[in-house]
Amino acid sequence: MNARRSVPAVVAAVLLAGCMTTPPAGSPTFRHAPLVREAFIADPSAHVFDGRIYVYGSHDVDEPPRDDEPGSAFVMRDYRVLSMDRIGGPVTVHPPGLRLEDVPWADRQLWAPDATYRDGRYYLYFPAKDRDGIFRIGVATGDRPEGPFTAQPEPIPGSYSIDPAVFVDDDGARYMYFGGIHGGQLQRWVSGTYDASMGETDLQQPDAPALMPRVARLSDDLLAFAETPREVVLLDDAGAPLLGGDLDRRFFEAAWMHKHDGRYYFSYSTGDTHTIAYATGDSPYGPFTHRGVVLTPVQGWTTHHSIVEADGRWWLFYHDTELSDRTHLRSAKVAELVHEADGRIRTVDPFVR
Ligand code: FUB
Repeated sequence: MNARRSVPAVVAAVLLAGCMTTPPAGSPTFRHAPLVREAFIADPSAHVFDGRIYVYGSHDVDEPPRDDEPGSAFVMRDYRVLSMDRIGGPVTVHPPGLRLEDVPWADRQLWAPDATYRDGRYYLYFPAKDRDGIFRIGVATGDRPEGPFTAQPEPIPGSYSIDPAVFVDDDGARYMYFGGIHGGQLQRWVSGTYDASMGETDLQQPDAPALMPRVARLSDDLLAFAETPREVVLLDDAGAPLLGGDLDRRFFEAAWMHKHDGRYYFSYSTGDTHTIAYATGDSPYGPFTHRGVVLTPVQGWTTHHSIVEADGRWWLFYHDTELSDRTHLRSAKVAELVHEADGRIRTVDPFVR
């Protein structure tokens, strides 16, 4: 009898797991509310500075896209920081902390930023396209967490692609993780220099190791790389690099690093399969072994997140398009994140099913 009953139970479990990988049809019930409604803030990178939670995100605006570049619908022109004294408390939307016109080298597309703090200074790291249409990563500094920030005159030497995320290790060393394929241009850097002829089709190498994100330790003044960026190698359970055709697990964009119980957690978006995945390792440089899914697909094409500890609990900041139902107008949200006793992360479902 047990055997006969176990078959439908297995089938039901598989079907349920399948349902949880896509947003529900119709009018979904969202599990978490947008942090703010007066501005579209995406790609939320959260930090606790001096006891207050600050969220550094992209400021989405509704402007006609250029149609000559991938990702051109994302035309952001400034950064507006969010802050709150606790999760669930009132959220302040600060005035723009940095504007495109105040970044001497940048031409367009202020995409997903991040920030760090040391010795009374705040450092905002951000990608933007230069006048040649090449994504670079810049840094701007200020003496308040919400800005205003003053941009360095040039991008970080040797920087490229998008989505910088700065992690502070226990010894105070800071590492920048970055990169994004397709519109993020990482595929154009495989030779070590920018190659505009490398397009989307050059990513179709299903049986070869996937393009991997990058990491570099920051210099003491936090304005440059202290070393040439290295690949962050992502492995499967058997210790082999994730393959380009492994769309459910390979890196696309939105790198993030956090450390829990002495273990390094590298999390990222799988892009066209729309999950936030994670991998763990013993060093900030990796390699990292794929472990599972942090966040199942949200409403909207992009997914991007950060993970931070505040008030003794862990939080996942992410975005979706609940308020607009349009790909490029996104809202930041927050959910509690649980590390299980065995170190695995309990998957967050952004919908009530
Ligand atoms: O916000 C623009 C881009 O969309 C980000 O840089 C990516 O991570 C994706 O969220």
